[in-house]
Amino acid sequence: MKVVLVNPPRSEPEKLAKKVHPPLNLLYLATALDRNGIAVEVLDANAADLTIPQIADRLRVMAPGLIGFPLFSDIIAPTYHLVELTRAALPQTKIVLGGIHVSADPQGTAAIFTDADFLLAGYAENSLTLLAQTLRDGGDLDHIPRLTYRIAGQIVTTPDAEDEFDIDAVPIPDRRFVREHYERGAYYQIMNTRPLDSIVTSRGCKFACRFCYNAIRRGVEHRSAENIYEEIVQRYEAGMRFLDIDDDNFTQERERMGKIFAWIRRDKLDLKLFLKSRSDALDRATLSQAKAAGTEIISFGIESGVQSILDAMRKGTKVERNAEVIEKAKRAGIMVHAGFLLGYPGETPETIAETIRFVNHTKPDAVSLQVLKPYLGTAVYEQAQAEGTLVGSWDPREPGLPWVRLPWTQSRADLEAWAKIFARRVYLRPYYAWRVPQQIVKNANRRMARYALQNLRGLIK
Ligand code: B12
Ligand code: SF4
Repeated sequence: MKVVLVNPPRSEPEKLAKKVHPPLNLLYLATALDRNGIAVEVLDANAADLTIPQIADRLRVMAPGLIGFPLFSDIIAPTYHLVELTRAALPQTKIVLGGIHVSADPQGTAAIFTDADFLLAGYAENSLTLLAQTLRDGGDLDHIPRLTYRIAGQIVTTPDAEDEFDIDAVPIPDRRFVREHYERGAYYQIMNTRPLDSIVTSRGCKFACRFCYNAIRRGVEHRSAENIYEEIVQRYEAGMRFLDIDDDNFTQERERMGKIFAWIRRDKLDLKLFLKSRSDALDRATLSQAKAAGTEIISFGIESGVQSILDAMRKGTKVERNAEVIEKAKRAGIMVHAGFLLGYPGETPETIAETIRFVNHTKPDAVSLQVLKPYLGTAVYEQAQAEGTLVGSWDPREPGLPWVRLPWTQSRADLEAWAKIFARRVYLRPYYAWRVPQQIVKNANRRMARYALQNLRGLIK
C-alpha cells in the first residue's frame, strides 16, 4: 500500500510568496513511514504551483491506498474542496487529515470533513506509521494514539500516549522526497538568493501569548545542539548556503545556540542564517555571536508599538526593549524583520497610529503585518467567543475567515483597510522607497524585485 502526503497551495497562490519552504511536516512523516517499510511519496503542490483540480488529477494517477493532507486554518476552505475532489476521484482510497487545525479540534473537524476517514492530532511520526501499518496488515485502530474516526456513525477519538516523544530520536527529514523542487530552486526566502533549506530545532514554546497557535501544543521539546548540527552539516554538504531556522524561538536556548554558532565558525561553513526570536532573548553579545556565525536576518514578533496591547496579549515584552533590540541588531550588521499583529482586542485607530510611529522610528529593514486570526484553541478565540465578539467560524463551508469585532469595526474589511493604511504609511516613506531597491540591486535579486513591484501595485491601487 502506497501513501501520498500532499502539501496544499498557500493562500493567494497566484501571487509570488514571500517564502516557499520545503514541507518539513510532511518530510518528517514520510521519513518515518519510509524507515518502517511503507512506500510513500510527497506531492508538494505549493512548490509546484498546482491548482486544486490539478492535484486531484495527479492523485487519481498516483492511486495510493492512503492520502494525507495537513490542515492549516488559513486555507481550510480550499483544502476542504481538495478533500471533496479527491474523494470523488478516488472513492476507495483512505484519507487522513493532520496538522495544526486538526490538533486544535479533532472531533469538530471530523464532523465537518465527512470525506476524511481519519484525523490524527499532534506530532504524527509514530501514529501515522501505525495507521499505515494497520491499514496494510489489518488489525484494530484503537491502539493508535490521538486517532479520530467513525464507528457506526459515531465520531470517536483514541487516547493520547504519554510515552512516545523523544525529539532527538526523530530521524532527520529526508529531502529526497522533494528533490525535484530543490533542484529547480523552488524553495526560497525573498530576501536572499542563495540555495535555501530550512530546519526546525524544537517543537512548542514555553510562552503563552494569547493569540498564538502554540497554545495547543503540549510543552516544549528542544533538539540537542549535536543533533541539530548533524543536520546543518548534512544540508551544507548538499549545497545549501542559506538556512532558515523555522522555530518560533530558536534563540531561547542560549547555550545550545552558542554551541551551534561556535561550530559553524570552527568549521568555516559559508552559511547565511535566518532566525526568529523574541526581543527579550538577545543581547549585544549574542547578537555579535550570531553575526559572526553568518546570521543575515532576524525576525522579531514585535506585534504592537503599544504597551497595553502587548500586555493584553500576554506577550511579556516591552515596547522600549523592542526598540532597543531592533537598533542593536542593526548595529551588529544584521537585517531586522519585524512582524506586527493588527486588531487585537483593545486596538483602536490611535493604537494603530502609535504602532506606525514605532515602525517609522525604529526602521526595521522589513516589516510585515497580519490582521488577527482567532485560531482555534487560542485564548483570544475563547475570549471573543465568551464576549460575543467572534464573528464567523472556521467552518470551511461558510464564507470568509472568522475575526474578532472591535467596538469601532463593522467588518473584517475595516481591519484590512487599516492594514493597507499601515503598509502605505510605512513602505511609501522615503526610507523604504530608497532601501528596498538598494537591497534588490545589492543582491541582484530579481525575485525580490518582482515581489516588491507586486506589493507596490497593491499599495497604490
Ligand atoms: C515552515 C512553515 C511554513 C513553510 C512550510 C510549510 C510546511 N508545509 O511545512 C511555508 C513557507 C511553505 C508555509 C506556508 C504556510 N503556512 Co506555515 N509555517 C511554517 C512554520 C514556521 C514551521 C512549520 C514546521 O515545519 N513545523 C515543524 C513540524 C515538524 O511540525 P508541524 O508542522 O506541526 O507537523 C507535525 C504535526 O502537526 C503533524 N502533521 C502536520 N501535517 C500533517 C499532515 C498529516 C496528514 C498528518 C497525519 C499529520 C500532520 O505531524 C507533523 C510531524 O510531527 C510554522 C510555525 C511553527 N513553528 O510550527 C508555520 C505555520 C504552520 N504556518 C501557518 C500558515 C497559516 C501557513 C499558510 C497557510 C500561510 C498562507 N496563508 O498561505 C501556508 C500554507 C501553505 C503550505 N501548504 O505550506 C500557520 C498555521 C496556523 C494554523 N492554525 O493553521 C503557522 C502555525 C504559523 C503561524 N504563525 O500561525 N509555512
Ligand atoms: S508568539 Fe512566539 S513567544 Fe508567544 S507563544 Fe507564540 S511562539 Fe511563543
